[in-house]
Amino acid sequence: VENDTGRNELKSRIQGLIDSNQVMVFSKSYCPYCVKVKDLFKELNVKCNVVELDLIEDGPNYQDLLLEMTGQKTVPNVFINKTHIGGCDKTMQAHKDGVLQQLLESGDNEAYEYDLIVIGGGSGGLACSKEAAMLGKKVMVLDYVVPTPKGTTWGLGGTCVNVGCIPKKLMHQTALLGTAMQDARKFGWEFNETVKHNWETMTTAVNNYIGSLNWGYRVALRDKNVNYVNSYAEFIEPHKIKATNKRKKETFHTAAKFVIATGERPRYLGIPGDKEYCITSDDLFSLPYCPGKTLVIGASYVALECGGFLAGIGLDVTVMVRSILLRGFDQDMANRAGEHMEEHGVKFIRKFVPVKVEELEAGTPGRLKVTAKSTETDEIIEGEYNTVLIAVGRDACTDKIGLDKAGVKVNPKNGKIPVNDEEQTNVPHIYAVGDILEGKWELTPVAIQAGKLLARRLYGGSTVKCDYINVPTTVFTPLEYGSCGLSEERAIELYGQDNIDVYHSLFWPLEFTVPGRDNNRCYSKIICNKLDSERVIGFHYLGPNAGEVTQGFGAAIKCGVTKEQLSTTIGIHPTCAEVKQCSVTSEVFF
Ligand code: FAD
Ligand code: NA7
Repeated sequence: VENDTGRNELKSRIQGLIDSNQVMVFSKSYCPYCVKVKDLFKELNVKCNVVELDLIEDGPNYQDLLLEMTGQKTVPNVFINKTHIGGCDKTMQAHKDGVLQQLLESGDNEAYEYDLIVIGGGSGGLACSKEAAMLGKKVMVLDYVVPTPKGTTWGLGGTCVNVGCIPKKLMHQTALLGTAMQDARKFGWEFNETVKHNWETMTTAVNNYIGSLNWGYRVALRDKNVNYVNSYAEFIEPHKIKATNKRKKETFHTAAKFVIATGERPRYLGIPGDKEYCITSDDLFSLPYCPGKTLVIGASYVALECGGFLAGIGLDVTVMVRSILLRGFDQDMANRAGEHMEEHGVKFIRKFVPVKVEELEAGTPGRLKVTAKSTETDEIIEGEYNTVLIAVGRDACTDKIGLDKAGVKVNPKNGKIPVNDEEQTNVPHIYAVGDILEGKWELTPVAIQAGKLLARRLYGGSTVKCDYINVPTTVFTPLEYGSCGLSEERAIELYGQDNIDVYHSLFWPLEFTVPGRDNNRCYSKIICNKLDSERVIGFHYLGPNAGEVTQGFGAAIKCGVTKEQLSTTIGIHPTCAEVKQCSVTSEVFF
């Protein structure tokens, strides 16, 4: 092993495998003695955890450390309830003498009900629990949706499936189809009927699809022998949780290890009328009536995406912005995405925050009066809307899950859980993945990757960690914004203005030309590190199909692509992805 840190890490991983498995066998897949030992445990009907050292990259290092820990270099190397047995002969002898049975039973008293309990059945929790079960572990996953103040609830699968990515993208698609219909006339399609949108038809179709996904997740858990329980979980001891179901019935469960994946829920403003009269994204996607004239509060990606598709289906939409758009994202790009929304009818009230919301008339939708004050002057404004959608960020669900009883530390400022680079909390047998992690991406594929890799490290002898660097992402505003790597602001902060080059280009997608819309509104740029062969450290794209385009550039950036390599990659014509970012931002010549 290269260095002391790596060595100690691997050693504690090996010790972890020995400690957390009743039977642990370090083996080689082709070794006949190993097969014999594995067959013995099969015969005894005892679950045995095997790491095949010839099939993992780190195999030789495992072997070196096992030699150091046990004085034995050969395989199989067998442990039962943390006791080192030895190789094939010793194991067979122990079986003959009855020592093996004794050792197997010795662990039973302190054995927990489950190997792993996962709290939260969203993107991260489901991925982790399924993977752990596939690696032979006894796994329980608990998922429970606390209703919104409006009473909205949903099924298994977490935020992404029920009130996040999936309904959001389908409703964004609804809006894009509206634009496509307008374009269609320019391409020769003739239709006379007045085009209008039916909210109920859309939400029914979207929610039927979500229902099929909820069902699919249940079946997948059953197939993989994960015990799914629809209850709210909270720690009462470091190895014990209380589970409370809808009917308030309580059960108690223990496990050797835990993964917390409870995600986040929308934040409210804490002003009069917010919980009574306003909705959040948790309510919007299954709202039983068309929201009508809508005020969106906040300028997070959730705010701009929802405001965007509501305007796209023809509603009167206003977005109230406290300071800037899309904090944390490249501001040049964020403003361009916002300008495009403004050009397409979304109104922006800037530098104002709401102070109260009152009901003028109940109904579906009713009428609400919003009072707001300027963040810079004493100015107070009022407005009337049918619906007020609050999208001012999300809070981690970590305050009511008994973390104090388990000794898990959270950051008191934001409720997030700090973990090491193996998703381990300060309590060694408790791990966390997904949106509740401090300083990590809040994205479904990230939660899934982290959950799956964690299970493989815990139970499959893997050493692969989740890579949180250069994660590609897309904001589905009406004109979509995809990015990977650093924003221009962050690049300047890290490398200094003089050490980066920014290449950019405005472009007009071919499909926009015939309908004659949005000329030169699409834009892309790359940020390169001059000190490192002009390696691309930031990619930004504003245009159609941003997710599809950005994914490929994400792979390129992961491989360390340089400006030169991008420039010499031949494009696919005619596409948006082929656009070459050729001019330097300081010399404008397009
Ligand atoms: P979640 O998916 O939130 O799952 C947590 C689950 O745990 C929930 O079901 C919750 O009810 C349950 N739970 C909480 N506490 C308990 C408890 N004590 N006991 C039992 N169960 C509990 N990401 C993308 O990658 N692409 C997108 O386009 C995208 N769009 C989004 C749009 C919106 C409107 C929102 C809100 C989010 C979007 N996201 C998107 C983010 C994505 O949804 C999250 O990053 C992802 O769902 C996080 O997964 P998770 O496992 O951490 O938590
Ligand atoms: P974000 O990105 O923190 O967004 C919160 C937004 O809501 C942001 O625009 C805030 O404006 C605004 N906000 C917050 N509080 C208020 C109040 N009281 N009044 C008005 N507006 C307010 O949260 P998300 O959860 O949406 O995004 C999470 C992650 O997604 C984030 O880490 C990004 O990497 C992507 P502000 O800019 O603070 O003035």
